Amino acid sequence: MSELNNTSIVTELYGNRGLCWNAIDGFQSFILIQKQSDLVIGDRVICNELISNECTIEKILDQDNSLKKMSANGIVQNIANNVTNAIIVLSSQPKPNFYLLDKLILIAELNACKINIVLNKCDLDHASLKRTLRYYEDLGYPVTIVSALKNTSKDDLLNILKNESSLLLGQSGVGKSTLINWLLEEETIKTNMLSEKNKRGRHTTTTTKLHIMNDNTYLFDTPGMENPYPNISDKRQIQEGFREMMSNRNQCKYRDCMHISEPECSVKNSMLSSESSVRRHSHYVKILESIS
Ligand SMILES: Nc1nc2c(ncn2[C@@H]2O[C@H](COP(=O)(O)OP(=O)(O)O)[C@@H](O)[C@H]2O)c(=O)[nH]1
Ligand SMILES: [Mg+2]
Ligand SMILES: [Zn+2]
Repeated sequence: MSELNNTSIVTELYGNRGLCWNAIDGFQSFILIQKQSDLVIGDRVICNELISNECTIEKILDQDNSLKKMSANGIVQNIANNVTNAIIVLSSQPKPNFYLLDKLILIAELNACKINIVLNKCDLDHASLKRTLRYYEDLGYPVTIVSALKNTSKDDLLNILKNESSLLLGQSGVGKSTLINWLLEEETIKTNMLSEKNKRGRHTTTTTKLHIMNDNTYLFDTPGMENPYPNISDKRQIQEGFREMMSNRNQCKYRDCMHISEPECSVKNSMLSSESSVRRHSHYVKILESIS
């Protein structure tokens, strides 16, 4: 019997069983004894002593943030905790959905994540998309251009993942699964070990997993993160997803201006200057209306 005193990170969950990991003990199987149904991939936990090779979770540490998703029947589910880096993936095919991009930026901002935009499929014509994304670069969201299929600029992508817990977001078909497989090519030993340990739970493609890329670099593998849920309690929070609105939002005529169509709204006026900002403003209004 050995005592595990280190903080571990939950990497897999299958019903009342799962795996957690820390740099000293490596992977440990755990079993949930009392009801801990709120446990989520990415949670930091303190484990108890091993009983026949399995440990129990003694304590779930407070999480920094929590990404949520709305299921088909309208129930909000917690998908991943402690994400530090939101990787928003776009490609020229399928046709980019800029409303989704702006909504994902808002969700990432509300979760205080770093935000990186990845333009995948650079083997296809991407000149127009690259031009449009320049507006986002100017807002401070770096754009990394890669091709998972043609193995282009993998080091650039590895660089933005370094020492972060990253989660790939974006519309269906942009290449999120392909990117994850590409990134984990060198990690086959670790992933094999995981599936070896978990023969009893065979949901590999339908549940969230956390891949350990190295001691401080983690990659969430979450199917169906096409449409996460913005957890907004106050409509004013929507402005947090629109950095360009922040600088002059105190210069509007009305102090409680929502920057929709009020007279002498300096925020809206400042966003009339380019096609990109006009579109971003319309997305702001659309999100506002969807929340009301
Ligand atoms: N041309 C091209 N196709 C790619 C690239 N990466 C992924 N794809 C293709 O895009 C399609 C959707 O990829 P997938 O990873 O399933 O997208 P997901 O829905 O975001 O997980 C697949 O047919 C991939 O082969 C790329 O870099 N270039
Ligand atoms: Mg996929
Ligand atoms: Zn205003």
